[in-house]
Amino acid sequence: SQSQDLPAAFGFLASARPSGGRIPPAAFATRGTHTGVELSLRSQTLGATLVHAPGLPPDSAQARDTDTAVLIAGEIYNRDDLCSVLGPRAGQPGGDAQLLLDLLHRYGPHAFRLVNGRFAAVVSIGRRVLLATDHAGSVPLYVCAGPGEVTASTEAKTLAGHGGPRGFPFADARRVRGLPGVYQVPAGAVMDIGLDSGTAETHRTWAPPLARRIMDEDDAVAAVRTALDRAVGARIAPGGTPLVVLSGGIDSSGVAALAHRAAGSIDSLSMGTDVSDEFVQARAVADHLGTRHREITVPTADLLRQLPYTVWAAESEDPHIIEYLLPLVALYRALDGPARRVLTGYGADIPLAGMHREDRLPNLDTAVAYDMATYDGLNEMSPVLSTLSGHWSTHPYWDRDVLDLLVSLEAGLKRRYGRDKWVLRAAMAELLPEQTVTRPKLGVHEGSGTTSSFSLLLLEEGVPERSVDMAKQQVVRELFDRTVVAGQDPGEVSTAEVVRSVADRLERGAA
Ligand code: IOT
Ligand code: MG
Ligand code: MG
Repeated sequence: SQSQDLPAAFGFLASARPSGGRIPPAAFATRGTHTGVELSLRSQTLGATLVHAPGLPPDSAQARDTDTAVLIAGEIYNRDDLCSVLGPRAGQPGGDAQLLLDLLHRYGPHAFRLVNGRFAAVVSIGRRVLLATDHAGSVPLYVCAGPGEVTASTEAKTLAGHGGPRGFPFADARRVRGLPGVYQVPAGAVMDIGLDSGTAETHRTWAPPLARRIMDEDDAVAAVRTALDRAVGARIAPGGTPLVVLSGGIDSSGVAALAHRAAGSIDSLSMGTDVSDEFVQARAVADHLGTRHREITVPTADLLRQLPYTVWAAESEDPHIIEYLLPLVALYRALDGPARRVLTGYGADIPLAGMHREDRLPNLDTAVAYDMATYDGLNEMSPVLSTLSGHWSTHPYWDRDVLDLLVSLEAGLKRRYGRDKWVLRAAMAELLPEQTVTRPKLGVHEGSGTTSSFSLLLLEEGVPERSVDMAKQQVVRELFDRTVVAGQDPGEVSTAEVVRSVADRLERGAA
């Protein structure tokens, strides 16, 4: 069935206690069925609400033995590699949570150093709780802890009221503004928390490569092609038809081409607005590959009305990131019908410095180093952006192996012969139309007119041109306060009203 195509759980709110479990109720942005679990171990009890696709029991999102329990939201992509060190019965019969349990038996908390996936996990073991993120922190994970209880969730909003003055502080994790006692588990990390003391040790399980590799052109191109092909293949369920969100740029077109070869056929989907779209460019790729293609036009007024949903889903306060995510959220919310597995081209521009339109190699590598040092906590890869309407999304360019390779290539392979993202373009050249391979970069926030429409909304409320960026920051912050901190329903938060209040405040401040 369609839903076999999806991970066993999209998210969770979990509570670990020395005794007497608690299954905390939760209001997630993630849409899905809620299933309560209570796992009583020798030295503690792990209670949780799992949120998952309707009709798909979340059995393989949990695994246990007498002393250890594992919950996972999301999925693992290097199962075969892991099984090769664990033996043929690894992960049987439970799936990804069982695989993690087997891995923990072999490697202890170092287990997470081996995993390439898109997941957040909580492990109760002895009197300790391990909280783990994937290398990219692509499934956000939040924690608060007080005497005798560690609470963790894939959405910060569900921890509102759980922290407070009695919450233990965590030195290694970022606070969430407005939610006292709530912290975000860093990307590529395991927080190892003592249930009695509440003290945590944080171990990094991944770090962005700092070194750069010199490679022969042909070798680099072949390596990129092979790594990306594997990453796309690992993200396609056997027999399933993935959906690729397609702009017609090199990033998503490359994913579409590889997915089409791996799956036999794919569906593709493009969004545009009444102001702007990339329909012609996406259609050229869809026709070339022979995908089943669909276009969705979102009126700009509707697009801007989705700002509260975007902030609610991403739990991010970065106005630039919110502008990239808004058109995608609008697309996912317009995608009706059965739950889909969605592949995107998101994130390719980060290791390749595609956003920076920078042709000088020193500056290009400065951009890569900066972006690879600052992505944590932006939540731009969060699955909630699509699970808010029941769909699972995954990003092959941020596969751990692809990312390790792309980041580490010397800048001259990224910018070459006057082309940006050269190595990727060369790797995809045979699979795509020439015009796609050479097409200049256009950001989703540009192609959909999102940035300019948001600016116009502010200008029309009297915000001076020079204050537009600051006003955007304030709008996003206010939306965060309302939908994440105060728990307001995003459907009841009016973008227009928030914009007006920010504009008024700025005018009063300026007067
Ligand atoms: P862009 O690279 O244009 O788009 C990201 C992905 O969104 C595309 O690969 C595609 O899968 C999907 N998409 C874009 N436009 C459409 C469309 N019209 N219809 C359907 N799907 C579409 C911003 C950006 O340029 O997006 N994202 C950057 C990185 C952000 C910076 N982050 C950071 N520095 N931490 C990116 O690398 O994706
Ligand atoms: Mg891109
Ligand atoms: Mg683009």
